[in-house]
Amino acid sequence: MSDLILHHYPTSPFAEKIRLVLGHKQLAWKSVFIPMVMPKPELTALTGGYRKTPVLQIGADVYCDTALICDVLEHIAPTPSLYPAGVEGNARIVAQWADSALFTAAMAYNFQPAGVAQVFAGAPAEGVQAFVADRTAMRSGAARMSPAEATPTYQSYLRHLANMLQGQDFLLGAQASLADFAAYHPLWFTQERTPALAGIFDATPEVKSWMARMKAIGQGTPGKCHAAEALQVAHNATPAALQDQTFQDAHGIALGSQVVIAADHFGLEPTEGELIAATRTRYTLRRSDAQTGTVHVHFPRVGFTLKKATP
Ligand SMILES: N[C@@H](CCC(=O)N[C@@H](CS)C(=O)NCC(=O)O)C(=O)O
Repeated sequence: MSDLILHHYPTSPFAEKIRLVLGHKQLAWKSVFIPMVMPKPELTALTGGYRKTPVLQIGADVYCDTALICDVLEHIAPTPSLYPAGVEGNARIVAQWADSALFTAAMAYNFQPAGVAQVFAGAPAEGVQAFVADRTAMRSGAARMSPAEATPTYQSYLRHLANMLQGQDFLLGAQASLADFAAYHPLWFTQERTPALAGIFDATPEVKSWMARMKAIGQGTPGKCHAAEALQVAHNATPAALQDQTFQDAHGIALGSQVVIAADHFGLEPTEGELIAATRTRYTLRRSDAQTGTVHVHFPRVGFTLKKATP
């Protein structure tokens, strides 16, 4: 199998989720740093438009969204499982809550003025302005939670997590599951990037000890890789044969159609290509780019919209 190449940047919480999953599964991987804001020319050459962080590349296959990336890593390295027997459904549901409700409240809390001052300490004013403008555009008009709403919400969520950790080391039992990796990454940002705000954990010592256990998992074995090298890897490779070919048509769009896939909120940059698979859980597009040759770009169904491309 080709190398696992993670396109990410150090301060991305969703990337931290995947870095720790790579650590949990003790995988070796290549690390490509991408810009935090648009433009991201090398990344979008691979994805065809999708710009969120992180993206996993394996040869000429490009996997978007951490829910899908977790499934791909589980397939490659089934043990230790992200979905321990008996808690698979719970793990996915808790992860979805954590990646949405918990992440939203935690990041709104983290980006109150004291957190912003730490995150951007030493950064040039233009960089800060570019970041704010980029994320405002990504929200496409959706309001951000105020610290007055975010703080008590985050506190409640931390108490829920503390309750789940009563008498067990991880959220759903004795072993870590997808739920832990999803719940950890927004808290990691508070702890590591905005430590001035980390006093919020003092009321929930169970959460603090669990965070120490999560951190100890580590990040596997990363090796440096340049973006240009990653593009060359895609160019030299042929996309892997599709594992599941079962076509599930929910849109009245035939395989072979030219389509557009985009996230259903926050960061709607679309990817256009030929729909070559639409299984129960994912879509695959075939597309070509001078820098990458032909690649397969994969998306989960949940959280994404599929439409026919307008000719
Ligand atoms: N549902 C996505 C969310 C990813 C996400 O929102 N990532 C943030 C960074 S933590 C992002 O893309 N921010 C804008 C950017 O990096 O360009 C996933 O699970 O991968």
